[in-house]
Amino acid sequence: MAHLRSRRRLALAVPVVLSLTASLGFLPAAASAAPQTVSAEQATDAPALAYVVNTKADRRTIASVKRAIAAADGTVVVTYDRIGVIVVHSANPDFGKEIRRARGVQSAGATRTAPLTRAGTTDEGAADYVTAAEAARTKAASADVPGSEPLEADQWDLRAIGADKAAKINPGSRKVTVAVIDTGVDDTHPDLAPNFSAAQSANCVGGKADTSEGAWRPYTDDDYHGTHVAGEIAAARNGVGVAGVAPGVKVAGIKVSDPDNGLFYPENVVCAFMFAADHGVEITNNSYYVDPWLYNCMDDPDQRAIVDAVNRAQLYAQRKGTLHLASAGNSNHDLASDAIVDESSPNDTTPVTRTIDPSECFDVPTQLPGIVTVSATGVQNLKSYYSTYGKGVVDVAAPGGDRRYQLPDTPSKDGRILSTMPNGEYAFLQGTSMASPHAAGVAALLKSKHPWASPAMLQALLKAQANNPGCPESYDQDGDGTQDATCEGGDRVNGFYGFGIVDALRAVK
Ligand SMILES: [Ca+2]
Ligand SMILES: [Ca+2]
Repeated sequence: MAHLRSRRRLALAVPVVLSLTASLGFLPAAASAAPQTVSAEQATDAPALAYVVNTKADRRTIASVKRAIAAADGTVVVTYDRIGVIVVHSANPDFGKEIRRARGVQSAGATRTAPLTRAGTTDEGAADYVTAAEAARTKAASADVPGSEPLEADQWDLRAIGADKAAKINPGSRKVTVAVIDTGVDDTHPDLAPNFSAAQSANCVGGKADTSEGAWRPYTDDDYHGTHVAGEIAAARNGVGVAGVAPGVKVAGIKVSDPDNGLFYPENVVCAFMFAADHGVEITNNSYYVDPWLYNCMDDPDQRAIVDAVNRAQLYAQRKGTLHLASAGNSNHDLASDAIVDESSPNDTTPVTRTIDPSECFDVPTQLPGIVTVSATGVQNLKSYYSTYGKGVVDVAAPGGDRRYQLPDTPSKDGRILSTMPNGEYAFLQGTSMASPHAAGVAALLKSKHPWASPAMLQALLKAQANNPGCPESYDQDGDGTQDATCEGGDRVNGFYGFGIVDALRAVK
């Protein structure tokens, strides 16, 4: 609330600020110190909004843009000079408009509409923790299969992609690290500690990497998402709990979720891609979309700047050899259609209903170039009811679970994915958030086998080895007589599965 109050007071000072910054590109830096009241407020109050300002990546341009930022009452938080992205805080309500007029600025905009409360629940639903009684029952069933982990009988997802068999041939290399860009990772979990890479982990909240001990851990137990994802990729085969798809590789945590509202703001994600690239991470997993817009439209200056900034960072990482995998989304949207109704954006203030064209409005990062987009399947190898899809958009599919229509014959009969949670716990979750890490695990196995493969080659291998179930004849999961989604394409590539469901066993053979 302090933020809102400071904004309102500042609004009164706007005419003064405007007159000073009308030709801000030509003003000397000293001009920014002029309105004393504004400076004093900025010194004592937290800035109202965060912005990304994107420029040509040369020193002279960046220096002149920084002067313009100061003149428009912006404070530079961090500069990524190699990609020309500057993260700025400003309480000036016209900062975006003013900085876009400055010479050398290619795009610029607010990365949020306002800080507010914790984001609502998603289609993933609540986590169901495994109780002691359930664990005992699953352990008894797992004991029938020699060499399996105690809770592995409930891990139908590993068997669906041959990850149980793959682990016996090659569990993956210690030289490969998958960074989980997410809500943080609890590396003290007994199933994660053996494979955790602290040197490649950080807290990127705010846009600047903090590598102090434990900075990568979740703020609270509610921020369990990243810990679950990490276990799906690389939980150890150590006689404890569960196993990940690639139990021999390393996993890192790069925290990007806001402590106040749980949102994944763009500057945090820019920081995460830059950090991963500069710390030798081979693969990143991105089970989220950058908040506050589910789809970022290029005709909106703020949303365009978000796409630009995050894309620069992810491309930088690709050039340094990092492959990115991202979840397709949980809205059962067809990203190959020409109109989608988005009722959830912006999710940090009051969402408005808008109809968007997914060829001009992008789910970031999943729709950015070179990123592997992953849809979700259930135990029947059929698209999960919630999974977003789209021909030419989805690259591969992987188990993300389906608790409604695809139930496994496991001890818990739970159609979701079992994995690690903070404080040494385990729980079932579903979502394309769970699908992407399965594909990331298989990509890590491929990277272990082909250490010199570029991101593009790894993506090609992942697709070539995937198994495509083809479009189903009918997809009326709720049985009401109407199709719940339309799968376009053939047996080689289609909208539900892309090139197919990833195959861990083939990756190690
Ligand atoms: Ca284990
Ligand atoms: Ca139906």
